Amino acid sequence: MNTRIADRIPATEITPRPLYESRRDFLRVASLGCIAAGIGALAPGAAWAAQKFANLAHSPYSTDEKPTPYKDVTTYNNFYEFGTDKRDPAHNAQALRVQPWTVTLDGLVARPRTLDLDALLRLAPLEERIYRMRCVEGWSMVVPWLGIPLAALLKQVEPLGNAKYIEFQSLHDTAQMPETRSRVLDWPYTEGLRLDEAMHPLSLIALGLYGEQLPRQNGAPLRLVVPWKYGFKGAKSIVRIRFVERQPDTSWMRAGPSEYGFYSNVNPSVDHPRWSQATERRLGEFLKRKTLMFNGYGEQVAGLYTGMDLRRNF
Ligand SMILES: Nc1nc2c(c(=O)[nH]1)N[C@H]1C(S)=C(S)[C@@H](COP(=O)(O)O)O[C@H]1N2
Ligand SMILES: [Mo]
Repeated sequence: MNTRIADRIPATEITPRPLYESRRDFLRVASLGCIAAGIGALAPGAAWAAQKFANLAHSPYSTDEKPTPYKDVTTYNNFYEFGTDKRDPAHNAQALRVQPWTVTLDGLVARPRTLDLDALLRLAPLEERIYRMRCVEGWSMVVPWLGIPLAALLKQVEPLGNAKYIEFQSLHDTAQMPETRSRVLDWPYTEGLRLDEAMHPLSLIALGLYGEQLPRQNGAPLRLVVPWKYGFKGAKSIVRIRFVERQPDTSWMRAGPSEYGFYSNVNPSVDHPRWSQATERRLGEFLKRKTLMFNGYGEQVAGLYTGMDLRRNF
């Protein structure tokens, strides 16, 4: 990947962002994948930086709600490795080295692999997915992610029959993340999904947003996005994906087992012990909205939980 170009150009100069904000139908699917697959002459990284969005098509998974302004998406963040204030990550994450980067897939798989970003970009066409996002703290956003289906990545390693869950680990490097000397969470930041949740077509590995490489504060170079779950499931800056037999503990479950469950599906009728989850504040809006079951993705995902007591499995 052409890391130097990407790193030298400030994020604000890479992308025609106003196009999103004035004409959000502009991009539906950013088919960089055809270039990444070698059809074009450019290397994937170069293609990315050059903004070659060709063959745009409608993604059936995108909401047509208005995306939250770029400024809010990139300055109001949770990334505790860089501080616990919402404004900390945009400031403190800028020194994070995102290239070279690899992600290792191992555990109960036939073919463990370590992939770099080039290899990731070759797995599937990069798509734009405009998703509603809901944080457990009660705010929400609409984010135009760029990414590949998580399933495309997981299939690479041929999960074994006894692999039932997946554990995601974020980078933990105290030199780059001095805030992790404080034990506010159990590092590395760890999250998990059931294998069928992970294979669901809505589950995304995001590599970008608003048409550009993922800003560091949003989890560069790759992070998980699961739009029907609370935002904390979306582990940032992932270095390892492990296939396991038993439900893994997560950093948030360890921090507060009565407050943060494994499933963490957005559910307006199951309150957090310390606050209601019935409503949310969309960033940039004044009036509160009603929170939707599964964050509005129930039609697609409710079947994953048939017969489960979602009050117990919160
Ligand atoms: N590694 C890591 N990933 C993380 C977090 C974190 O603190 N560390 N915070 C989570 C929480 S609580 C939320 S709401 C989302 C926020 O993502 P955003 O800043 O891109 O909106 O990231 C999630 N992923
Ligand atoms: Mo969150």
